[in-house]
Amino acid sequence: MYFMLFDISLFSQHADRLFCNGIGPHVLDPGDVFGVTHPGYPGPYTNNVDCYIQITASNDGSIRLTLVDFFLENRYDNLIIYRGNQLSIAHLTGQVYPNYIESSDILLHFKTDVSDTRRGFFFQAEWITELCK
Ligand SMILES: [Ca+2]
Repeated sequence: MYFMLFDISLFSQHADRLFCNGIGPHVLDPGDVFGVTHPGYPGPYTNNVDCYIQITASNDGSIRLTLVDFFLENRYDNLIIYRGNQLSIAHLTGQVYPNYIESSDILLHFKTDVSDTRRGFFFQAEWITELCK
């Protein structure tokens, strides 16, 4: 598994971030479930990707991201997950991943280098009742 420290102040430099879906943040309402994937899924991802996926929960809920599939080029292609746009929860690469992640506001930063791609990622996002404040 590959870890690196990430300067959270870097995030403020990405105020004009490019959303992976080309649209903007996803808002999850009660009962909503949808798939969160790299651009181009179910095909492999491409080189030189640098984009964000933001998911927020309405009605004081939270989001649970459950992993379905994950395979990135180890070390060179990365998925960094933030809670509330600030705190880095996880830095994922290769084939190592958490079973699930929960937060009321999740930001994923997907970045790939200039060569070699893999299968990519697929999470299921669902609205859940916030368990604790
Ligand atoms: Ca790569």
